[in-house]
Amino acid sequence: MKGLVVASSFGTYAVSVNGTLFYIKPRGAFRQQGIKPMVGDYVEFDEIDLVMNDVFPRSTILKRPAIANITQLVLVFSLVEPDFSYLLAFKYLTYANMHNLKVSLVITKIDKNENIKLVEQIKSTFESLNIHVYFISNKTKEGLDEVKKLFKNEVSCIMGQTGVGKSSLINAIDTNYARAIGEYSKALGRGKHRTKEVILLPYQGGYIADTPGFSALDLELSKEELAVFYPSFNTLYNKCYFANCLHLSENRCAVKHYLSSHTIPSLVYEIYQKLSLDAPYKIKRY
Ligand SMILES: Nc1nc2c(ncn2[C@@H]2O[C@H](COP(=O)(O)OP(=O)(O)OP(=O)(O)O)[C@@H](O)[C@H]2O)c(=O)[nH]1
Ligand SMILES: [Mg+2]
Ligand SMILES: [Zn+2]
Repeated sequence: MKGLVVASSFGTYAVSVNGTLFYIKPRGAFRQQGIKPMVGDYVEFDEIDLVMNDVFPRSTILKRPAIANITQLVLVFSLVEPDFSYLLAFKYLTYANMHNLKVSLVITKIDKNENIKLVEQIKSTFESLNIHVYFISNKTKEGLDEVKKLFKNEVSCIMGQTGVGKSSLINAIDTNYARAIGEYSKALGRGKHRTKEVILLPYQGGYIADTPGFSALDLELSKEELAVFYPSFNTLYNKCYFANCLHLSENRCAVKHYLSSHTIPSLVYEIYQKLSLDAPYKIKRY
């Protein structure tokens, strides 16, 4: 029988076949073969023995959050608690480009916003890069109708810091779900890691993955990865004079030329410089 892994816990996999769940163990040989099933995998299993025999080839693999075969990433940030971070937003967008995934930004807690200028700046910055931003409140339900359409017929992975309202978003768009919600700790300055496991939930002809939240330092990208996959650079980096151009102080840099000749907010490049400065080299240079 063929099914979809929707959750896993301690080596048991919950496999859905048209909504019916089977709890399956992987075949012993998987370990020697180095096969590790993950949420999002399509698998072949024996419904009598409840043993998984095969994992079908994956169209995408993400390591963090660990999930296979998604069709888009939905990056969730909050305006406050925790504060919106351009650095993290550009980092996660770079990560989406590295995996060649369609990506959108959802920004929560607009009911708590007191800074209209920030909202406008976020909107215009990302729209200048053709990235759509949804501003929503899971509390007042403002903006949710648009976001619901985003999830239709897609396998979406929600990704974001802990406490931004990923699980709250799922509860808000589908009242059948009652995902456990965390709280924001003012003392810690972050959420308290409520969601512990990746889980795929059916939604409007597709699935939404709720995932454990990141903390600020969780995702490390190299200078080279940033140079190639940073938003808008990914279509330009191979036009620079130097093949390994980091778009910093190099001459004849197509990226810098493009930024100065188009109306891209200066913030886009400033954030790049900051991220690149802090990032390690992938290849050691002597
Ligand atoms: N005011 C307001 N609070 C929100 C909104 N969305 C979420 N919250 C609150 O933010 C806190 C964290 O929400 P969660 O949904 O648990 O956040 P999460 O992103 O799933 O967190 P992790 O599972 O730890 O990664 C809770 O106290 C929610 O009630 C919103 O739009 N407005
Ligand atoms: Mg959660
Ligand atoms: Zn360059």
